[in-house]
Amino acid sequence: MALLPILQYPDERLHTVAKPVAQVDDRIRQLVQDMAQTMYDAPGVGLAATQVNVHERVVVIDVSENSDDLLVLINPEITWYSEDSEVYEEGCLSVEGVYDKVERASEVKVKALDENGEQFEFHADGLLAVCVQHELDHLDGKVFVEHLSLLKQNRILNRIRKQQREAKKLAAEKVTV
Ligand code: GNR
Ligand code: NI
Repeated sequence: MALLPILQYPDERLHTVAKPVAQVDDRIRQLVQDMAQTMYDAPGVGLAATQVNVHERVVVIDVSENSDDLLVLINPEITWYSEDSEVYEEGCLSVEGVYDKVERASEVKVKALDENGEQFEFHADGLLAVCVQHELDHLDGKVFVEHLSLLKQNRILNRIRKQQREAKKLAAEKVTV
């Protein structure tokens, strides 16, 4: 088991399109375990392999109240989107401190492989539907802030750059004192 570092926006590696998993083997099962531990530790309700700099189509999700219902999605595909959409205030472990409204399909049907390589399908609504769409976006190299207006994206980028400048300044002061 290992905690994996999470890439932070605007790291360009978050824009990598992940490749399908060719074989669900022990290497993938180890990745799933490490991703689950990283997600629970954060804590978050989902994590895509892209966020830990592994560009293969693996996602872990747990939207249960007691964080005891892990959902493992390998090579997930959304096979149906409801016409109805819903707005949800989203956050992301790769964009710390940013929360904003994103409109997505309110229900989806998903097809995926589990950690034994068995195909399964399910229907999702509520937070699970939001989370599945958010995580599949990550696998396609898309971060939720890219659903926001360019004005908002620029404000977020400027805020992050300012924070990085200040952190750098503080670190430099510590060294010289
Ligand atoms: O922990 C998370 N919470 C969350 C809240 C609203 C909509 C989406 C999410 S996913 C996020 C974890 C994450 O960044 N997954 O990629
Ligand atoms: Ni995210």
